[in-house]
Amino acid sequence: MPLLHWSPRSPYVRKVMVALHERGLADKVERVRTHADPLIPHEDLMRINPLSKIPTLELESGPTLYDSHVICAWADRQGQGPRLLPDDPAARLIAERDEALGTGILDVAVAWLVEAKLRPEELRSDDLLAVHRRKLRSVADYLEGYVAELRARTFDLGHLTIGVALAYLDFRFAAEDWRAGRPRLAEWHAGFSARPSVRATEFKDDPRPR
Ligand SMILES: N[C@@H](CCC(=O)N[C@@H](CS)C(=O)NCC(=O)O)C(=O)O
Repeated sequence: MPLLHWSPRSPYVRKVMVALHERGLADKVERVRTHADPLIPHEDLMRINPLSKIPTLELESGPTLYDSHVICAWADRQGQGPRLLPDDPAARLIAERDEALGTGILDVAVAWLVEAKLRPEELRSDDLLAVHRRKLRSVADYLEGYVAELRARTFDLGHLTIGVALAYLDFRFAAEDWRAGRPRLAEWHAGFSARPSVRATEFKDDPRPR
C-alpha cells in the first residue's frame, strides 16, 4: 500500500485526506504519524522529502510524492467518482487558482503560528503578525463576495482547499472569528463541513511522536 506521512494537526495533510476520501482511496493508503517540526528538520523524512514536510506519500512502485497538490492530483487520477481537477482546461484553471487561494490561507496561518508560538518571544515581530492578520481578513472578505461563484460550479479541489483552510482557522485561530460579518461564507462552509470526507478527517491535537 502507499504510505502517507500524516498528522491530524496538519491542514495540508487534511486536504490530502479529504481528497482521498472524496476519491474512495482512504482505506487504500496506509498512514504513519510523522511530526514535521518547522524548526527542527526531520532526518528520516528528509531522506524521502528533502523539504522535511508532510504530507509526503511513498508509493509502492513509483516516485515519492509531495506536496499536497501533487498528492491530490495523484488521488484524482487513481480514484473513482467525480473528479476534483476537471478535464476542461478553463474549469481546471479556476479549480487550481482557488486551490492556491486556500493553500495561501494555510501558508499565512502557519507562518503566523510559527511567529506567534514557536519563535522566542524576544524575536517576535508585531508588524509581521499584523500583516498575517490583515491578509487573512482580506481573503475572508474576498471569499464572502465569491460564494455565489463557489456555489455555481461542481465541487473541486478549489472548494476542498478553501474549506479545509477555513476549518484550520477554526482550529487554530478561533478568536479571529472569520464568520463574523461573513454570513454567506459561513453558510457555504457549513455545507462543506457536512461532507462525509470532511467529517471523517477532523483536526486533532494528538500526542506528538518523538
Ligand atoms: N506546500 C506544502 C506545505 C506542507 C507543509 O508546510 N506542511 C507542514 C505541516 S502543516 C510541515 O511539514 N512543516 C514542516 C516544515 O516546514 O519544516 C504542501 O502543500 O504540502
